[in-house]
Amino acid sequence: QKYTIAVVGAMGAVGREMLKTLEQRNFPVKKIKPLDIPSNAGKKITFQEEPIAVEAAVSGAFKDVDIALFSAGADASKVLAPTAVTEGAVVIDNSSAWRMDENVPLVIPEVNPEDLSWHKGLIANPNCSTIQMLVALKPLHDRYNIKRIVVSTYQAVSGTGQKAIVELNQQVQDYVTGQPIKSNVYPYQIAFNALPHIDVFLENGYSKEEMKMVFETKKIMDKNISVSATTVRIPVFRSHSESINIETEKPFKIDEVVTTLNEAPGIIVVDNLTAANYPLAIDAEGKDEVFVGRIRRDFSIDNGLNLWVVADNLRKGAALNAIQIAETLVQKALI
Ligand code: 11C
Repeated sequence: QKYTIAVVGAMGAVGREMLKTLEQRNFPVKKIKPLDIPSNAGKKITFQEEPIAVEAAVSGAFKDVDIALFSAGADASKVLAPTAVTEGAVVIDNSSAWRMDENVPLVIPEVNPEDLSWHKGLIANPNCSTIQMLVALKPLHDRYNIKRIVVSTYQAVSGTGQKAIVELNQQVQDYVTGQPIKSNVYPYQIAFNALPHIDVFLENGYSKEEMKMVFETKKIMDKNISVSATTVRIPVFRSHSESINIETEKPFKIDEVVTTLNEAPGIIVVDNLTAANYPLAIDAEGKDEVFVGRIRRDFSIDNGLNLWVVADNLRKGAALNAIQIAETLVQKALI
């Protein structure tokens, strides 16, 4: 069986990656329907070497669609995702709009594929920084029971979207040629800087990105895990890096931790200090796996562990995870 797939936000950074990932994984596509804001209608994207005209993402556009992959921002998803479901599509939404809705499963296929069984037409794709953290931590949680997570992120500008990729590029060029630096996307210069500010700040003093990591971890993996997050934007184009500290209930041996990670789905351990071998953002770009290294005991507490976790935020953090959800729906006959 083949499926008609709509990609909503087809001209954006994640939308483009969704189209590429569908091609690369040979998803059984009958027809691709690229949708975007009405001003982009008529522009062309390429799928399997064929140019396809973008159409406006409006109600009525989903009547012939089996699966709609949404990555057009939370405001668009709030309005259009229910419309798409009513018109007969199963929606996999990459925005934050529906993630915490109790009627919407929030799924990482390596972590909680069983939650797909209760979907009602709308499935949410978690935040990129949550996805890579939980792919790495799930096998450790299963074996040692994680009680607490302290995470600091080093996030690429592509998480903000295509406009931020352009801004970093421009700022680097202006910096090296001695031109004045203009910041439109971020409140401060991002080139050669680090901004401890991702998404809006909330009344509790955390940013929304930080609280997403707290709430999404509880919904996806275990409501009893405590999470403390600090999220930071750095001048990297692609791949988020995370310094993760965990405290487990059960004791562990480091060599067992390495074996457990090596055997888990979707993880590659890169950890050879003699060869200065550890996960790097530039190496993770374009890759499907989550890379884990700097695996070492935290000697400041009983049962503490430190990890460095890197993954391509546009791929496993967004497009790939959404398409793996679609693949799992097909495999389990849930569509
Ligand atoms: C970033 N994590 O890197 C964000 C992007 O809730 O889907 C994704 C925001 C979200 O800026």
